[in-house]
Amino acid sequence: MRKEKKECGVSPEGLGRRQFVNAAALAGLAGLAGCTEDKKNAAAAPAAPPSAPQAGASKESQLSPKPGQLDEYYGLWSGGHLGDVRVLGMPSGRELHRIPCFVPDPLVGWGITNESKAVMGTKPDGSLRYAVADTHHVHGSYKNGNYDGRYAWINDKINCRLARLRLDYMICDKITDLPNVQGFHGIFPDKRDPVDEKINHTTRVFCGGEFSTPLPNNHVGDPEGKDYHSIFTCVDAESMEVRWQVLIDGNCDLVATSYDGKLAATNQYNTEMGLKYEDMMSAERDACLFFNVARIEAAVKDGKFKTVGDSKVPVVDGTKAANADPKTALTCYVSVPKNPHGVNASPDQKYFVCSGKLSPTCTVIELAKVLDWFDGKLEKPDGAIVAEPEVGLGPLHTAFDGRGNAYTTLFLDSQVCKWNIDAAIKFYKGDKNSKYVVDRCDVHYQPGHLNASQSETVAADGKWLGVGNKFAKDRFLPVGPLHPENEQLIDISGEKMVLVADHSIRSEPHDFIIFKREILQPKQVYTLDEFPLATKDAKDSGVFRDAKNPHKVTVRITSVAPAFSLREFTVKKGDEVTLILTNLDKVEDLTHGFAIPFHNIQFIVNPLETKSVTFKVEKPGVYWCYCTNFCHALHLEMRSRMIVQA
Ligand code: RUQ
Ligand code: CUA
Ligand code: CA
Repeated sequence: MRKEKKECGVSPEGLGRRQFVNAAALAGLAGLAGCTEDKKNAAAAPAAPPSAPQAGASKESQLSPKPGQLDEYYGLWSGGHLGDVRVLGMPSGRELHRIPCFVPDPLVGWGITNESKAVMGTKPDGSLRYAVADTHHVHGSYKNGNYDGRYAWINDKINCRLARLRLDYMICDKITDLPNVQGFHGIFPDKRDPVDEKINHTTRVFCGGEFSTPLPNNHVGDPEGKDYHSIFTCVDAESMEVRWQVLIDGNCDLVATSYDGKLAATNQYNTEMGLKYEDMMSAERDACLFFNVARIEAAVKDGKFKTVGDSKVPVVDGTKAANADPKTALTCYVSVPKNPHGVNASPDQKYFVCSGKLSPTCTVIELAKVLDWFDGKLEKPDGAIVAEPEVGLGPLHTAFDGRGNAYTTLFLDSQVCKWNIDAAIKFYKGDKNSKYVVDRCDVHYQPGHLNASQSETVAADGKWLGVGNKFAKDRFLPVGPLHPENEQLIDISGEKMVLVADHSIRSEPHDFIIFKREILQPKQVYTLDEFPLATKDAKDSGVFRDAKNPHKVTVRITSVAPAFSLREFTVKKGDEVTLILTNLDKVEDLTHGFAIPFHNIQFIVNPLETKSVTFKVEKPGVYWCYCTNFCHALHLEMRSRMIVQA
């Protein structure tokens, strides 16, 4: 206790500060929000870089950091059917933050405030369009083959929405609906432009539609589904508008992109176009479907597209029959054994790897050869396959260490298989002595996704491998019928994999990425200019009745610990109130909340943030609005009174 006070620059003997009984001392109370003086300084200068910890720190201390120690990596985890994105410190696995996007989050007021509702989308009556979502895949924006820390994207499989996260404030800022799609599953940002050399960063996000429907989906179509189709979508990374779509044969599952920007691909498990699972697994081989991005965009430019239903989005024809001539083809179907799941790009920029799922193999496809096919230099698309190593039962996803090794989850075997790509290629070429399986590691249990630190970037560093296990069974204290999932961590820095940690996690995270913390520089205080509605001066607070519409009232209010600018405000029964709260506290970590009893209002405002809510007041009375976020020694006293007159 004493020591902490010293660090705050307050003398432990400072009895004046400690015996805060008079009004003068009250002013000093701001200090109780925590070291205000230091924080003021910190707010003036850019946030100080976190103290560099463990260069050379032991593995143990990286896994269980000492108090005050920071992690070396960020992790972004999909929140599954909780519909959010989780931010973890890695390798400790500490959860640092959740970024709400598709579904309401009562902590921050996501889905309550007008600003979040505008991002999420509302019905004409102002209520949210959807209360559910199912996020699977989170991926970051790239520059020069590595993450650049600008954006991340995440899909909602249920309602076919793509959300963008601004990583500077770690918030969701845009959500786009994909037309003509059902079961929006895989996503991947491109890594550079296929034509313009100067564009060396992400400008597109590709999205795979997994289910097929009649198009437009406004009639029941053929009972056997003969006129059903799936669609692959390209969204503009900046505007978040849908740029174009491709009608395909078969379905889409996950998505990968090449480092040169020329190719995007999706693995297909239902080339049969089956409606029942038995039919979906009737063929021995399915496919990895490649898209020639530059050609598709040229076709769109030349007007060689249709539109579907009410949507204005150009849809080009990517079906097999329309793309038989390689010289003009927009798509290339490379066959892959039985219901593959997952397609991943190796960090050496050369290969895409599909995991076999119902085949015990992975399929390695050489990208240069796919481009050869498009140039008419390779006879058959399948000539691009350079290896089909046998890895074990139920391969689902593959990650890389940047040293030529791949790591594939084996769902049925409950294992991760480490295998060497070059050795697998040699074996496939005929050298039957080439041993490509390097190691196996049991995981607990039934792994789905896995990812290694920096895996799908040119900076893959081969240090840590996270494994998302779908079943936890006996790994944790029992908590009733719903078990947590088990996210395990494997040290992959050596030849042998070493399992080092179990982390219980709430269902159902799916995919994640792990990257060096230097890539992100999140801002910890907003600027007032970010918010058009901000009340920049507490003096501008007040109740403003609309001259033309006397039942519409705007309440402007600001917060500075431990008080709201309006200690009370009066409105009338039947009013529609828009309350705009600006937090004028500018020190880091000084967040306030605002709750209004019986009106379904609760949200928080971070330093210099502005949020607004609109609600109706129906019942005369007194309502104590109060701060919900512990901000100050007088946090409980931080209130305002909403007086509703009859
Ligand atoms: S999927 S367990 Cu939605 Cu990413 Cu493969
Ligand atoms: Cu402001 Cu608690
Ligand atoms: Ca199949």
